[in-house]
Amino acid sequence: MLSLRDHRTDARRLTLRALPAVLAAVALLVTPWTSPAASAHGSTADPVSRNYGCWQRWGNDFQNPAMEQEDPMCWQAWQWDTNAMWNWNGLYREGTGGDFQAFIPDNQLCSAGHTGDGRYNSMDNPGPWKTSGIGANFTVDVLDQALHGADYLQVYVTRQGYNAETDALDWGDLELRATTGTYAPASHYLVNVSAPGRSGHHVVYTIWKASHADQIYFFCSDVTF
Ligand SMILES: [Cu+2]
Repeated sequence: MLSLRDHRTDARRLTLRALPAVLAAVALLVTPWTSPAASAHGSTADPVSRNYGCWQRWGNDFQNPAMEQEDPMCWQAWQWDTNAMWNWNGLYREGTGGDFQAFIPDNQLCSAGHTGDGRYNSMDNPGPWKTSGIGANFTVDVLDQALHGADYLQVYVTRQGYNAETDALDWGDLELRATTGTYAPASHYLVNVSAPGRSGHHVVYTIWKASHADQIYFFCSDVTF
């Protein structure tokens, strides 16, 4: 039989042995909510982008198994890489020299050409993404948390006949509907867009050239006209 003293020693050893695992668990719990603030960038707030929308809807509830049925595209995105969700504001590509089409092949438009070591690849998958309802004339609102400014914004909209549920986005699926000039640093950049002759599920593809660096953001937003 163990004496009382032995019991205590064993308990202490067990605690020490478990400490690294406990610390790792705490770090996992804390990291998700601290990392987004550490790197402020931006995304399309309206109509909300795929990554920003999945973070808004599920960021506080990302382990809820109901997501698989209620919001399957967000579910697959969370399963692919939670860092794409915590870093919903970091979907950009650097070093293109402005020639972004050369760096972003067809079927990879929503991940900015598998940027960030493939972190955002789940954004490319076609399917029943949640959509925002819009009319033929709408306003795109880009959120700039870091006050980078904008050299320009471009807004593309998919052509009528494109099937967002089955077809990953290609450059040929898109029609350029708005190009802007520069914006001084601000929290929100608004772009008025007209995209007549469309119905059903479409994708609004917004490109934001930040002014502080060779850094271009690419956002897919699902809409219903
Ligand atoms: Cu930034």
